[in-house]
Amino acid sequence: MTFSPNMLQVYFICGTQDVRQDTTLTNVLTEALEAGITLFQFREKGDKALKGDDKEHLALELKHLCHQFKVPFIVNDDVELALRINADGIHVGQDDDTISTFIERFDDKIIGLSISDEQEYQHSDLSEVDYIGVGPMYDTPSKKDAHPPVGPAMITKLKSYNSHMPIVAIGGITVANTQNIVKAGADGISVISAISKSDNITQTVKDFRSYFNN
Ligand code: TZP
Ligand code: MG
Repeated sequence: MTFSPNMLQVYFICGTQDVRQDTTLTNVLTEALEAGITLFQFREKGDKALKGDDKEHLALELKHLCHQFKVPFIVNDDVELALRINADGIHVGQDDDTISTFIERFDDKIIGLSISDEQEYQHSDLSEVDYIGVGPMYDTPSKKDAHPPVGPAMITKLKSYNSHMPIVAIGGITVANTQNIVKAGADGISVISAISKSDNITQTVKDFRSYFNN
């Protein structure tokens, strides 16, 4: 799938650990897709994370669901799973496999990389990267080992180094602070809890979408 920066506008990230007890990831994702998310990243993390066949079966189901809505399906970290199920891409962090180790096998797929500060930006080889995820913007309830928040100013700074590198902001983003992120120059917002824990996923996704024109 060819990457386009528009895909970053309302970028939903979720794993089974992020949804409420009374629902399922499949239900949450279905509602989010119907309401208009533009990209989905499957991020299975922590003690209770699915593994092996269970993880693969769910990933396949979610990929098919995304494709019914023509929304790209990206896997967090797990390069082998992404290849096995022919996902549309992979998102890796600074401590994951370096991109050079899998780039040949990811021809034509979307590659995202997390960047949390200027130093990581300077030290990362971005030649094969389609977009960077920058943050955390604010305090986040969803990642225990998150770096200190950098705020939207980091987006403006990194865009000043290379205005062509697509940036999606991450970490503690809500409908209420999205305006600041967009003003800072981000191509989109990526969220876990604002959507997965929303009392009205449909409305929340529509509210996020309203900050973007197309
Ligand atoms: N990387 C940096 S912050 C974060 C990740 C995966 C968690 C974002 O979750 P939330 O709930 O949108 O703050
Ligand atoms: Mg990672």
